[in-house]
Amino acid sequence: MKLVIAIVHDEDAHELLEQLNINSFKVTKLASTGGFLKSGNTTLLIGTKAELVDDVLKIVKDTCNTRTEVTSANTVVGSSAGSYMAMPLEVTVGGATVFVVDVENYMKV
Ligand code: 2BA
Repeated sequence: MKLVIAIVHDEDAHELLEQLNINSFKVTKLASTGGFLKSGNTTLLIGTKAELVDDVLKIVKDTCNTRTEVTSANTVVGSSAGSYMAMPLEVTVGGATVFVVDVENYMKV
């Protein structure tokens, strides 16, 4: 048994849930926040048999898009320490950040 943890863009989450449901995967959806952009994203927990992990990964890959986002993170400017100014910073987000972890035990009690 494996647990696939997929962090995806909010805009991809609905379609990804649909595709996982159509393919009979069990999913839990969590509202999450990215530590860098500090904006909302979606984390999906998908418990499945080890031999089906590749199927899950294919669905995630096929559904989640790469996007460019701009943040006004505090960026150091000037030569003196402590000089900060809000500067737009462009980052590429996604398609998806995925962790696959072993499940020691899975039960419903
Ligand atoms: P955020 O932390 O909001 O990061 C959004 C995007 O900002 C990242 O996209 C990456 O392109 C950039 N970024 C993140 N940290 C950075 C840094 N210290 N310096 C410069 N750029 C940085 P993704 O890599 O696609 O990540 C999307 C979201 O997935 C992240 O949102 C975070 O919620 C999660 N994530 C990514 N890697 C993770 C990890 N190793 N552990 C836990 N969560 C992770």
